[in-house]
Formats: sequence, structure tokens, C-alpha cells
Amino acid sequence: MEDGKPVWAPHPTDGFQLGTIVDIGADSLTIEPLKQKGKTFLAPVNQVFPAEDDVNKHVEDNCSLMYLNEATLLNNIRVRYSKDKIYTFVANILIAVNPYYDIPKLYSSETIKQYRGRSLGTLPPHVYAIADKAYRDMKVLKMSQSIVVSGESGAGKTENTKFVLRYLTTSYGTGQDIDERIVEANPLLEAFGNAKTVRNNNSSRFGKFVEIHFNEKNAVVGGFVSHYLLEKSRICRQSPEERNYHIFYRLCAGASEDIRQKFHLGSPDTFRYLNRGCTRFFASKDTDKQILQNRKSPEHMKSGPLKDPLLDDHGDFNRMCVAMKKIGLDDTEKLDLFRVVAGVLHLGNVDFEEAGSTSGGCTIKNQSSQTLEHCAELLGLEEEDLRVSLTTRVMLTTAGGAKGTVIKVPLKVEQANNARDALAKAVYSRLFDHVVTRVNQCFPFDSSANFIGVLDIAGFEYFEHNSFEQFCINYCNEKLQQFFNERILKEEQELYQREGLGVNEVHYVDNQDCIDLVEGKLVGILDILDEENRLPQPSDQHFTDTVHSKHKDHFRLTVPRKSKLAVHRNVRDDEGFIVRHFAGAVCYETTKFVEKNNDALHMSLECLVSESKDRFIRDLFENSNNSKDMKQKAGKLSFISVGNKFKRILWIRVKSPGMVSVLDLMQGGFPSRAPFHELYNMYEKYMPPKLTRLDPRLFCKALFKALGLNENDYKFGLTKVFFRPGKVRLLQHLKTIDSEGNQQMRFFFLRACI
Ligand code: AOV
Ligand code: MG
Repeated sequence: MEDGKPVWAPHPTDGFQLGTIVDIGADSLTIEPLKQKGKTFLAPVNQVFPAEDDVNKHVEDNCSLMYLNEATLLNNIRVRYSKDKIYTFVANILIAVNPYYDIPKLYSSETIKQYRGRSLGTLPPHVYAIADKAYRDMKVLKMSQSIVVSGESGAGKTENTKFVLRYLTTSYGTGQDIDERIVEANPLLEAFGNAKTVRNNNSSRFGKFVEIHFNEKNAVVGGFVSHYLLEKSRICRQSPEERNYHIFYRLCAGASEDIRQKFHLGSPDTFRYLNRGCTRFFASKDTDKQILQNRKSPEHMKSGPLKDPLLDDHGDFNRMCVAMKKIGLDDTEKLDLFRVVAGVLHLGNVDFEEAGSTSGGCTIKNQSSQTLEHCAELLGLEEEDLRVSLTTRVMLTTAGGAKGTVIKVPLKVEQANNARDALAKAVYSRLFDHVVTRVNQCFPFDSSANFIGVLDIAGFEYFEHNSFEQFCINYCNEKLQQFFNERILKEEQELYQREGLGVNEVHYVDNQDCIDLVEGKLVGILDILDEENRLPQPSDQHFTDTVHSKHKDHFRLTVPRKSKLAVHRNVRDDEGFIVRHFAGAVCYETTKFVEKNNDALHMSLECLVSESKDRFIRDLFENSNNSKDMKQKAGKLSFISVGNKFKRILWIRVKSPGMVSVLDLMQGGFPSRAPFHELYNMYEKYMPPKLTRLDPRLFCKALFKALGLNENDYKFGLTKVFFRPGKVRLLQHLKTIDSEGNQQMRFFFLRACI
């Protein structure tokens, strides 16, 4: 780097800029930018990287860069992105950049055909190449395979997951209904489990693992979706400029007049669960106007000014209905789903006011409105029962009278509000469970030989204000990152050892300490929160103080600076904590952590819905404890931990790519490798006939000698040859060798072998 060749040096906004080293200090370098001669600046030695000779050239696999480092990788991806090449390999990891528009033909059926059966690296990087590799590995190894998609919110995980599903069903399906159903299940899942956030108009608020199952002949036989961690708080409250789940708006915008009347639907503005949080959109900007004008149906305006100009709720409603039909849902089932959605909306509109008596309880505000009546009707409940269950709570008393007497304790307004929201969350999340169960019935299979699974979780989130939801999601991503470290980095090193390569160990940033901070027994943040929830008078502040006192000098945890929290909100400046995640530090505001961590529905409400007259509602709650049991438990302090449920369900041990560690490993190691027998098969044709009996390992030695490869560029393992970064291409030019060269190769071969 010292001989005047260009280097990449850190830049405050561009990441890196090109320059040359003009002076070398003890721990910093003086850099002169290529574009601003004379304007030198200092850069830390370890943040300056050698640049490729031609920075405008790009390669399909980052490992074939001459210098592989953070800067050359980013530049390579940038150059490719500017040419609409959004996919790039790092060995057999695929990096995808979100183009935010449809690149012509990128996912066409012709492209699908091209990738079928082709080895990784023979065609341009593509998510189809990864899907096909998974398929071929499943076939050859006779083992199920999984594809893990990770990245921050809005990165394109869900879209790429869908491309994988479509690729596999199109290429290896049997052409029957099942193939289409696996793909068409997504609009339904997304309608109920996705929402607009400030990062992504179609953000997944749940994680899913989709399995495509194959028979002995490796043809698609069915599918299975596991889901976890639906964000329930969103049902009742959304952050500014965010929305509730799509289905609510779609139903309001797209339902037929008949359904609208039956379910007493109006514009989303009339529902509390929809009209708080979301910014009102008006057709102010030209583009917005155009979007609105392009919507032909006047119906869509029924969703009122809450309508987001970037989302077509009316069109999406119709598309969702088509998808429902395709996966085999009949009209009755469809109406069941819609009825519950409408029921939740009406439930949200129930308001309480102080009873005005000495009981300290509350009554339902504006009794003359039909809100309660509509809600009760849609959920199959008696209006009076619903009223009583929302405003009182059943308790078992042991004091005074006979032991175990059931009494009804009136609820305060605040408690009744909480009870209403808890019921809404319980009903909706059960409905979501049902949607997933129902979807799974659409692609059943009797038996399968293997499956290919695709994991698509909610990505890492870092908003201006981060709460319990972000905490859970980021914890999940932290686990994904750990999985990545373990699988890719550890396994890679183990492979080098197994093959006897004698490569130095590459150190990567282990995030186990961050995971322990969250999930550690007793002292982890989740357990501290649970403890807080169990106190007679839990408080967010006390919880926060405990977290700080138990982890005073923890590297991953700090107290937020005053400016971060207190300025925007009227909160104490230490009401929160900052966690240093693998993907960056996030400041969490702990207001409402305690409330959000409690999933318990008080027993009178749970009994109520599980005895609904509506069969569908009753079935949704079927798996909860039988009502007798529940009544017995009625007096217990009820707390069901959201955080720990999260922890239990995180069976996946996964984390999102710490790309830099991978780079270090690849740079210090041997990112490309090829089994001897594969090289043998590939290059056999160049071999002089009398040497065809060489064993593959010897053959490769001869080949490399013949090519005059530098021995530092590769290493022979026991079964494979490993290449240093950028060196595998020394072999690739063989493929383009002409017939004269062919002769020459034979000659070299002969010499090498002699
Ligand atoms: P995510 O799954 O990673 O975020 P999505 O897959 O939902 O992100 O992508 C966000 C949006 O980006 C999509 O709705 C598309 O409009 C666009 N997009 C993504 N990939 C492509 C592509 N390959 N081509 C064209 N447009 C694309 V989250 O679910 O928020 O973590 O929780
Ligand atoms: Mg997603």
C-alpha cells in the first residue's frame, strides 16, 4: 500500500474514499484523496485498505477480488448495484441488495429454467442459484437443507424467501395444485402478519420457517409453515407513521356492501385500533396524487383519509381474496376470518368511564352507541356477559367468608382498558394461529423424504424510539448472528483443521455475552423483567434500575445519555438502556416494558370467549385450559411472560451476518475450495490419454504444476484443494482455452507428471 497505489480510507458519509498514502505515522496514515489533491487527512492504520487496480470493475464472487476487505467488498457491491446486479457471492453465501423496483426479467420463468441443475458459480449470483444448490445438496446428500435469510428490516428477506419458494415449486414441483398453493399462502399470511412500519411498508411482524417437502424422487409433495412471535402490541397501538396489520385496512377498503353492513364496517378512521399512530395521508405530493388517480375504484376511498397513498388496500383485498380461493378457502371460512377481524375492531372502540359510585369501578361510556352490541354479536357473546367481563374481574377470596368464595371485583378505567386490549390481542393472535394452521392444511403430505426450509424472521430494527418489540426482535437477530458465527465461522475453521491445512485461528467477535445479557438465568434482562412482573407493584423504573445495578460494568450495556430519551419524552433520563448489539447500539425506552411483557388474559375473559356461541371463536380458544380449570385458577395472580415465551420459541440458534468476521476469515483463509474428484471430472478432457488413470489428488497436483500456480495460492487438504482469495480464477481461464492452448496444456501436463 505504500508504493503510491490507491487505497480505501474511511469517509464520514461515503463509507470509504479512494486516496494514496502520503505519510506514515505511528498509528495513523496521511491520505490524499484522489479527487481532492492536496486535501490530506489522517486515518487509523487499521481502517485503510488496499484497493483493486480497477475500482470500476466488479466480480461475481467477492472472494475473487485480489484484495478482499470491507472496502473492496462494499465497492464491488456498489458497482454491481449500479448495473442492476443486486446479487453477489461471498463463496457460497449470497449477498442481496434491495433494488426497490422490479428489475426486468430478473425473476422470470426463463431465468428459473436457466438456473435449474446448475452448479453454484456457473451462472451470475442469484437467489435461484442458492435455492438450486440447496435442492442438489438435498438430493445428493439425502439430507434436509435450510436456507437462512438475514438482514435488517426492509432488506428484502421476505421477498427473497418468496423467490426461493417459487423457484423450488416451479422447478421441482409436480405441476399440481400444491405447488401453487405453497406460493399463494403468502398473501394470506402477510395480510394477517405484516404491517407498514417506518422501515418497510410490508414488514413481517412474525417469524416463519417454511418447509417444502420432497418425496423419494425429490419432487415437491407438500409444505409446512411454523410461525412464531407475532408482535401483539401492534393490534392495539402503533407508533407514529406505522399501521396495524394490513387485514384491518383491507377489509375496511375492499369488503362488499353486504359484508360491510353485516359487520358494521366503516372507514378505518372510525376505529381506535386504526386511527392512532398512523399519520394521515393526503394527496399532497404529485406522485401521491397520481397514485390516487390511478386507483380506479371509488371504493378505495371508503378507507378514508387514513389511506396510505403507497398502499393499495382495495386492490390488495381483492388479491388476497383470489389467493384465499386458490389455496382452497371457501366463502364460509373467509367470512369467519373477516368476522373476527371486525369483532376486534369494534372491541377496540369500547370506552370506559368512572362509575361515579364509591365502588371505584367503571362503566362503559356512551352506552347508547352500539359498539358493545356489535362486538358481542360478532364474537358470539352475550352483550351483558361481555360488559361484566370487561368491567369486573373474578377473584377467589380467602379472607372473612368461606375459603374460596368467588367474588367480582370492579375494575378501574385503566384496568378495564387493559382488559379490553388483552382480549383483543388474545383473539387476534389466536386468529393468526388459526390462519397458519389452515394454511398448513392446504398443502398436506402423507410422508416425505426430505425438506428444504427457509427461515425468514423480522429483521434487526433501530428506530428513533425503540421499545419492548424491538428488544425482542433484535434479541432474535442476535441469536441468528450467533448461529451464523457458529455455522459458518467455526465450521470453516474446523474444516481447515480436519483437512490439515494448519491455518491460524481467525478470531471473530463472539456475541455470547450479549445473548447472556438478555437471556441469562436470573440476571438476564428477560428474567429481571419477569421478576418485576411478579412483584405486587411492578414498575418500569424499578425494572430499569435493577438491570443497571446488576450489570454495572457490562461491556454491552450502558445508561442512555440524557439527550437520547428525556428530550423527546417527559421521562427520566435513565429510563432505558442501551444495548450494544452485533449490528450496532440500540437505545431502548423501557416505558411499558412491564405491561408489554404480560400476556395474561384475566380468567373471566378467557372463560367468556371459550364459551362463545360462535363455533369458530370457541374453536380458536379450544386449546386453552378447559373452563372449569380456568375458573379454579381465577383468583391467581396471572402473569404469562411474553419475553420468556420468545426465548423458548427461539429454537433457532441464528444471527445475521457479521460480514466483517467472514471477510477476515476468508482473507486469512481459503474461501474457495474444490474436491479433487470434481476438478478431475472438469479437467480430465485436457489430460493426455495415457495419464487418465491418475488418482484425482495426484491429478490435481499435476494440473497445478502444469499451470505454474504459486504454491502460496492454494493448499491441498485431504479431500479438497483450497484456494486463497482471488486465486480460484487462475483455474477458470482453463475453461476458455482454445484448441492450440489445449495442445499446450497436454504438453505441460505430460511434463508435470514426468
Ligand atoms: P424484509 O422482509 O427484509 O423486512 P421485504 O422483503 O419485505 O423486507 O422487502 C421490503 C420491500 O422492498 C418489498 O416490499 C419490496 O417492495 C422491496 N424489495 C425487496 N426485495 C426486492 C427485489 N428483489 N426486487 C424488487 N423489490 C424488492 V422486515 O419483514 O421489515 O425485517 O420485519
Ligand atoms: Mg419480512
